[in-house]
Amino acid sequence: MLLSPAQAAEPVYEPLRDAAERQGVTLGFALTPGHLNQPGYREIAEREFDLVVAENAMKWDATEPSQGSFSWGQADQVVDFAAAQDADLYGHTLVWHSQLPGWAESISDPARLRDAMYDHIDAVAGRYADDVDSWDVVNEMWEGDGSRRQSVFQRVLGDGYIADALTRARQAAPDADLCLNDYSTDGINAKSTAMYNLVADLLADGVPIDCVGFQSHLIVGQVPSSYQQNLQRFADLGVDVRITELDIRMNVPASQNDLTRQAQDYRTVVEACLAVDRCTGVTVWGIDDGHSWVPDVFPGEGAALPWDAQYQAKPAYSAIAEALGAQVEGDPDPDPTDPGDPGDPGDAACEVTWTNAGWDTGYTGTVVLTNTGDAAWSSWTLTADLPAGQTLTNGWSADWSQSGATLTARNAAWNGSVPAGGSVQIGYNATHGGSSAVPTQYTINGADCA
Ligand code: 9MR
Repeated sequence: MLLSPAQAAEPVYEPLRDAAERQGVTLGFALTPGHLNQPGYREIAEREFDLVVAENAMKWDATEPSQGSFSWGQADQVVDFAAAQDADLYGHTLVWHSQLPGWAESISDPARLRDAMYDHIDAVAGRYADDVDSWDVVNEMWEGDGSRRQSVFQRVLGDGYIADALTRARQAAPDADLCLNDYSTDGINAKSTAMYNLVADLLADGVPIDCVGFQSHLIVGQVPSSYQQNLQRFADLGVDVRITELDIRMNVPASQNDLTRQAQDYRTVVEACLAVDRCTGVTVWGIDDGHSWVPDVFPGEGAALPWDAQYQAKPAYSAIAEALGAQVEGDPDPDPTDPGDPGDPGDAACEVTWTNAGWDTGYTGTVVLTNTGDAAWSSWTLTADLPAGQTLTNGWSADWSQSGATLTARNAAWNGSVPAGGSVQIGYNATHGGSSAVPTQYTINGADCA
């Protein structure tokens, strides 16, 4: 049985693409056109995304299975779907060691290989020059240690093949942005630094390069701590950055705890992109856990996408929605902090018990948050105005911060999920200038909650 989002535990938000557009970013997904005949897949594909990338249909083996003989059926379906959706379209990928047909893989003569590469770029990028907004021109050119991957292109053509491919792609598709794309370049490490240095060199040499893609095939709980900083350093070079193949895998069957941590990780990734001016958006590598490359390649792992195999929204979906500032569906009020609005996520659905135990200069605050609504929380953020003179020193069981008088506590990775009727207790220490009174106003997830 297919469960519609309305029956699912997660709230139903406005189409995520609408929220992404307000934030000035795109929200994409990798499309396999054959899956569109499954209603659950199609519904999500059509509703949520404003960017489409072909999961496999534009790769070399799909488009030019034998030399000079092209096959466009699947790729055209991707182009048509994007157009019908009024979505952006990214091309993936022109030059890659994998999914490369044997005939190309076996060319050992440099002139012949260069011709084959140019012909391929001309044909594919040329055919879709009016359709594709951005190309992954070269994909996965690095080893983990930052040395060049010994692909046939590298072995036969040498280091210059990347600049040559970019230059050729500019001629074939003058209006498309041209990107380099790789995995495990998501934090600052040897591999991403090799990419960084290459991009700097290409820019210095006047080679056309507009963007860098960070695939972000991540493991739950392991978003690199330098994720945002890494995006920012590329942006500072003068190229756009984008998250191109996001998924976050875990051991299966998935535990509730891992699904909650995964939601946190999705949130972290989306927030990092939003925090970097030149980050143009986030693309997830598929839609649902039933159609993901992960279990095939990592046996025993999976559950990496925001929807499960029954197309049920997971906490990761809500985390993306909240990070993008999406409104709950049917909510006529665009102000999520309006307590009078029955559609808001936390509205009238929470209770806070606040107890301060003080001494002459400080106090310990204990706060119990109770979900009095009908739907589980997948994450929560508490804000409160501290009485004058109170300053947070440290806290536990949440991520605590203070700005002016406003105290904010965000759930920790392990306690974001609170079922209807459930409670969570958190605490903090503060100094005070004479009064350890408790706050009189607080919000949870933007809604007043007294
Ligand atoms: O998701 C793609 C899967 O269906 C293919 O079998 C696989 C073949 O290599 O490629 C997968 O997509 C990859 C992408 O093109 C490049 N980065 C890694 C992706 C996951 O393997």
